[in-house]
Amino acid sequence: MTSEPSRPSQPNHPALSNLLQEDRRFPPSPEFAAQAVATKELYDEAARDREGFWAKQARELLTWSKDFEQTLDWSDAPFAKWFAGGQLNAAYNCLDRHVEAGNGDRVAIHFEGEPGDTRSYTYAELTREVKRAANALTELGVERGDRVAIYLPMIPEAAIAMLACARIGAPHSVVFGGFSADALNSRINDAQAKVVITSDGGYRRGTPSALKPAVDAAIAKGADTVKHVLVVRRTGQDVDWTDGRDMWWHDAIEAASEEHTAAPVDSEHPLFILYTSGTTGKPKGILHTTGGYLTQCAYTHKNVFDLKPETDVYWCTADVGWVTGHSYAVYGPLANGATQVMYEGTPDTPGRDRWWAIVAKYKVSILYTAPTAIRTVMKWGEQLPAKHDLSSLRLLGSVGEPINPEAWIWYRRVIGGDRTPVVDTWWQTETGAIMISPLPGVTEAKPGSAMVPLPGIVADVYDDEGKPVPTGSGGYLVLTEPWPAMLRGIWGDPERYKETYWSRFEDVYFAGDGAKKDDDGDIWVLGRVDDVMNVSGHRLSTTEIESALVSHEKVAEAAVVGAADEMTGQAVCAFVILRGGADEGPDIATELRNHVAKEIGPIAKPRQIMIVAELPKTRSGKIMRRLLKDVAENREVGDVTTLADTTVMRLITDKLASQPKAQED
Ligand code: 7RM
Repeated sequence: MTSEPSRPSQPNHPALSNLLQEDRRFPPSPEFAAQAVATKELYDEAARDREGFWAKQARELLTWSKDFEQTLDWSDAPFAKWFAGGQLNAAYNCLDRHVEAGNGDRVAIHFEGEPGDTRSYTYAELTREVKRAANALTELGVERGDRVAIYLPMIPEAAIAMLACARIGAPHSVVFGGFSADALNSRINDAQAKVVITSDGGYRRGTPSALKPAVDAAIAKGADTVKHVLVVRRTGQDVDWTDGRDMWWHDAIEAASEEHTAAPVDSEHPLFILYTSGTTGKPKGILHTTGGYLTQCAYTHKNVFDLKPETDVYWCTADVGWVTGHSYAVYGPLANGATQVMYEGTPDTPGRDRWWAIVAKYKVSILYTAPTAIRTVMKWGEQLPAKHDLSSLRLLGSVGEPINPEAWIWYRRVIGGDRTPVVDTWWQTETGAIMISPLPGVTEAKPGSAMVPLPGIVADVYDDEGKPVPTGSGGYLVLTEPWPAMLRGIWGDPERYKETYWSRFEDVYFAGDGAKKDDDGDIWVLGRVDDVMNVSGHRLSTTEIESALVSHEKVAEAAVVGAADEMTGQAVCAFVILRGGADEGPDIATELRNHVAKEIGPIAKPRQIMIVAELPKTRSGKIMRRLLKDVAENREVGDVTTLADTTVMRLITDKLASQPKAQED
């Protein structure tokens, strides 16, 4: 089920097709520039001595138990060692040191539950909770190097659990709460997790939604390494209980001492594993380590968001199940001693103005969210944000997918009151932290462009032959120098790491994104050039969904494409051949969609399932997804001359013309 590579020159979002005509410019206002954290000297400084620049950031932004000896060891490339010889503890850097510096009374997290319950933790309180959780994990037998899986809703315990792991040097593996029991099972087994931390459930769209049953099912499918399950009580739902294995979080915490000294670990000690979709079926466990990751999280969070920790209230809307939640809802803001908001639920509960009510209530000054959310609130209309006082906002950020210029402009005008800078930040699970972004107060922004690599980062756009493209042209986005927060590999699979990222072009990192350099040399990221789809800013693999579909008894073959979608960027469209004799029936599409939800999770459910008799294939048997994409996007079908059977596409389009319109949720 391989496919031809798609052309990087084809923008994958309809609104991006006119991007080269975009000529609106947003220079920093003099008032903002005068107060800005970042300065243009950062670029010069980093260009003069890149490693020296990073060494300075590492020493200024973090507290090391033992100073490092070497900034970068690249002798075993592409396996990097940053700040070798140094020792530190990530949780100490996010907690204790702020208390020691006299900021213990500053609020670290304002939590807002979906039903309206609230809790605030000062740095002193959060430190105490994390110390107890660290002791509780130790009591359960978790030792340095052991892996802990975390499967929680967006509640403070998620951050507490992550930091407790960091505190004892046990790498965490957070699994998004929207993933199914099957997906959780494979992640637990790949990482060989010893403990799973979960909750009875969480609140979504006004109702409690259960989580613990998925953990029980995941372990029942076989997960021998799991010795204990810690369960946070959030909703009060009934849960099945396995004596000896399961334990309430609050019981464990209450029994634990609040004295705990964070253990310094080597700079290269694994901090976490986070699974992400790649081009092949099995998700990759992206490995991040401590010193370099935390340095770049703190540096980018401070400079890209213009953070003034004494006065700002920062809110990143991402769930901790994604990398944005790791770097910008936990490690970056806490390392910098920021005050942040954490919200559990959906933006439309109880009303479609919930986010704006939260901004007004906590006087949020920095907001970081995804284009899909911006397009959604745009659709809901300007009157809703207008009902609330959003004047506290002074900076807006975007991440996860290309932002179309109209959404960018709307975001700045309606949410930012025509005054805030907007930073469009490009990065990936693999890069660990922001890589390409304007610097607020410094860079003149263009709506739709992530602009330029941050000081200390070197990126380029290459053509097929691995040569930098001239300005005004498109190609593949690459990173030509190692960076501190770079992934250190794929858990348990060093070969796959080299093969996936370092083999497309010699000695440079291949990001998997198509990009353009405009006439000024600024970068426009256009979207994936591999079999990875981006649905609402979530990465999904076409092959993974195809595997899920063919695991259904009625399916013979399946091909999945990401079709442009106005709201979600891309949407999953599946073309399915049923097994001979299988009864199509009126509900087959629903049945298959639910099957995908069970195998992977509701986020992977195809928007459309089209039952076909044939799939378009080349003579060597490769599915031509390009042609299926044409169908899914209601375009005239492109060049079919390389098909083994050129009549296939006609069969498909005729069949679909006679089928009822695809179901949607
Ligand atoms: C942070 C995150 C990574 C993929 C990446 C891109 C896309 C992310 C932008 C973007 C255009 C952006 N990690 N992407 N940010 N595309 N402009 N500002 O999203 O690993 O889940 O996804 O997301 O395709 O390769 S991720």
